[in-house]
Amino acid sequence: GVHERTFLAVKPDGVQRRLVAGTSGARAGPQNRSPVPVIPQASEELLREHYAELRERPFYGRLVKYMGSGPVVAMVWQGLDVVRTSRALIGATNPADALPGTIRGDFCVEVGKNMIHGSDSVESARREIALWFREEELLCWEDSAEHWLYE
Ligand code: YYY
Ligand code: MG
Repeated sequence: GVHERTFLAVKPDGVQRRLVAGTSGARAGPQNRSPVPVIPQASEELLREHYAELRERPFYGRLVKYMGSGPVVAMVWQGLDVVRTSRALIGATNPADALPGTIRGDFCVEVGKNMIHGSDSVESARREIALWFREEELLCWEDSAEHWLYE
């Protein structure tokens, strides 16, 4: 629905490459509901928990190390069907398969440096938002463009 929420994070490579603005502010649609806190060096514990589902995979250690290699910009977006639409905007996990026009398709080359995270379901979004934010940190603000985006 319109009030659906998702968790997005620009990964350390996206922050270092100054690509944060292009992934959030400039694009229409889902509203960014967090005050865009930069989390300097997310703790290894947080990152291990965030990717807990993947802990048996061979790339898990490398993934956790990459995610902790610099600041990430963690965000909550809210809007119509936002989990699905933001995943579409992000593109396929492997940038080699990501279409032009998607963030990974336009900006990334390899799966191990794919720049941005987005929750894959409403249920994972709920889990990830709770892991990264306290409820009172989520700023609910009126987007002045909302009137022109929603019927
Ligand atoms: O949700 P998404 O980020 O698109 O992919 P996941 O299957 O959840 O994997 C999380 C993360 O793990 C992915 O963004 C990059 C990394 N990864 C990897 O380094 N190598 C793989 N073969 C698969 C995933
Ligand atoms: Mg995933």
